[in-house]
Amino acid sequence: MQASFSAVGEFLRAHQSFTILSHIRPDGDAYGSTLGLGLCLRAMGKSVTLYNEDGLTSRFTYLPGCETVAATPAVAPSRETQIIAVDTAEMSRLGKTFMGWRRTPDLNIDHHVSNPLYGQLNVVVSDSPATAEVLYEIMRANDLPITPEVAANLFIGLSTDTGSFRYRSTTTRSFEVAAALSAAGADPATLAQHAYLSYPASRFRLLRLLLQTTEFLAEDRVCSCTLTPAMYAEAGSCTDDTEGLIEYMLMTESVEVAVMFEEMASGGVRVSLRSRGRIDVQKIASLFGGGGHKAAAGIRTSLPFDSFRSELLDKIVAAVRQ
Ligand SMILES: [Mn+2]
Repeated sequence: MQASFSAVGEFLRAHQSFTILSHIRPDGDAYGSTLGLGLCLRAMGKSVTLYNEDGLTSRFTYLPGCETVAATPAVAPSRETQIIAVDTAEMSRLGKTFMGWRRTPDLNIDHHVSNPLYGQLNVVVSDSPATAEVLYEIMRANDLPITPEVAANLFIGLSTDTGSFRYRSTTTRSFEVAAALSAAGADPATLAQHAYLSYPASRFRLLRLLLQTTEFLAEDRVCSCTLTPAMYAEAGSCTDDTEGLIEYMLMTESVEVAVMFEEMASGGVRVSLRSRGRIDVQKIASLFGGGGHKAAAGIRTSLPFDSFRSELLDKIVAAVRQ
């Protein structure tokens, strides 16, 4: 069952101690939501710990408060500590260490349509482009403190999950929220410098290798590319550097669906899917146990790479030709 914004406000006011977690391989919305809510609760005088499986990754060290994000510790917090999951479509995506706690989140705030409402309280707004936007609405509805640091973090969540306000999921409301966050102290130009113009050279080297693997299918309407562990080594790069690389595949006019395969060093395959808009890639991902949104979805699988790859590409080609 979904909770109202006011029920969430009551929950946040009623408790004193919180742990906020987001998904593995956190993106801008995961960090922005974790920190936005965390700093808001601290401004209310609450004690808050902020975790994810990976801890703080180097790309996000500009976010206000980021030094208080840590890798999930093996030992679960006390029973009095309320656990909040943000931006995480499935409980298992909170990470292995969290799953070892054997706790269920008390509150689950998200915007993924596939979220099965695994929390005790759930606010899943699937027509919202970012969890950060959902959090802004919750804070506004309950008159919670939106400090400049809270605003900056929520702005980054909203800006990154909307592709700088370019994706179809961006609404009139998103611009209103962005304006309100900007008025509350988020500086869009400074944040954009950090978020979009501060990549390490290793990421560019990885992109160069990735572009060499691109393949066009179905009359250039599908673009596929593959990352391997060897490429990370050659580029002097790490998995942090992959975020956003798939966007390059959608910059060609004819391409309707972009797909990036990532062979994991640990075994298994991770797939990112992007759609220009007509094709619902969440539907395709769900055929292989994946999830996400209509325009952006993902799959993780341990199926053998070659057969899985050709099966998935067949489905995508069939979808664009329909
Ligand atoms: Mn998100």
